[in-house]
Amino acid sequence: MQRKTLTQFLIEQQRAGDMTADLRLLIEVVARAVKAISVNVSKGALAGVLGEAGSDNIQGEAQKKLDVIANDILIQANEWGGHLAAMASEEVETIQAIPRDYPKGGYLLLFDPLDGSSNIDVNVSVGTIFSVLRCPGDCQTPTEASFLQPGDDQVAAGYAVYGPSTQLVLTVGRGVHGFTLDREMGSFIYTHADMKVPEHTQEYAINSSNARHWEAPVQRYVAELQEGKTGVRGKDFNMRWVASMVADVHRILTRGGVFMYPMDEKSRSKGGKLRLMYEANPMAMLMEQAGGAATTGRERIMGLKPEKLHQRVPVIMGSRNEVERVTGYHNDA
Ligand code: AHM
Ligand code: MG
Repeated sequence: MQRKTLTQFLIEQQRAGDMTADLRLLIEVVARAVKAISVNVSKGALAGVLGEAGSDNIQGEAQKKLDVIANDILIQANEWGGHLAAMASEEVETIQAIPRDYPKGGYLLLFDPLDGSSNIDVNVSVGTIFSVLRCPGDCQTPTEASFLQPGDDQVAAGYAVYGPSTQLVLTVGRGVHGFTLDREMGSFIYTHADMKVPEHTQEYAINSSNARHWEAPVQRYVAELQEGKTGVRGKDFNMRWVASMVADVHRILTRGGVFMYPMDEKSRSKGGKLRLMYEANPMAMLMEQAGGAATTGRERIMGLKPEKLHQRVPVIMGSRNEVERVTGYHNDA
């Protein structure tokens, strides 16, 4: 059987009118960068890429060497192709302009170059998340305001998970499609067609060391899950927490469940823990495209109008029935 590559898949999408040539180029370039990140991640200690970089990012978090390497790879891969008006990264405070020597295009690219970076040094899965927007108006001089569009305006979103295999999962607004990196060939192969998140689930993901800080609706919801068969839910639930959003969401996208990093007293002053524009929005688009749902507990994530590039937001996403239940508990309260 002939295996379909990412390139073939994208050309077919372009022919079907589902994406422009520039968007195809953009996704191919991101995929190429992801391969380079995958190589660095998998070499680990052999390449001297583990440990702290000795700097802080805009969030005041210590950067790992691999955070910096992954960020540089994505910026260098994307700045010269002529498909972008500007970029924005979790690791960079301001927007990343396209150098003057290169032509500009009509898209804006946002990314978290290495999500879950606390897992790097312990050899647990990490990932890359990206979101694509159109540049509004005059794309010659984009500003931070050009990026402040709701998740509903995303034209594409995706992530790569660097696990036992490297997988790229993406949407251009017509379903969710997964590709596995064939390391010998150096190409992404189309392995997961039209991914759907199961509606019902027996699994949840939350960092329960924060339980005492949660709001009452989340405490109620999780308590009911933990009561299991004898409680109101009448069935046992299982819990998994990788602490890499990409890995946790990938598991849930694959076999169902609910992922929560809800509002809590620890992160209230910052607005939540996870970042809206390059973590929550792209993952929310993938979840909705896969038939799931994504809310803050109170409203749809993708309906939010961002106020700041590095804005944070509470996140509840996954199987539709569970997300609706826990969102309902918030609205009751
Ligand atoms: P990062 O982008 O700095 O790596 O932080 C985001 C990560 C998510 O991947 C993960 O869901 C969460 O932070 C884990 O947080 P905690 O360590 O509180 O469990
Ligand atoms: Mg990160």
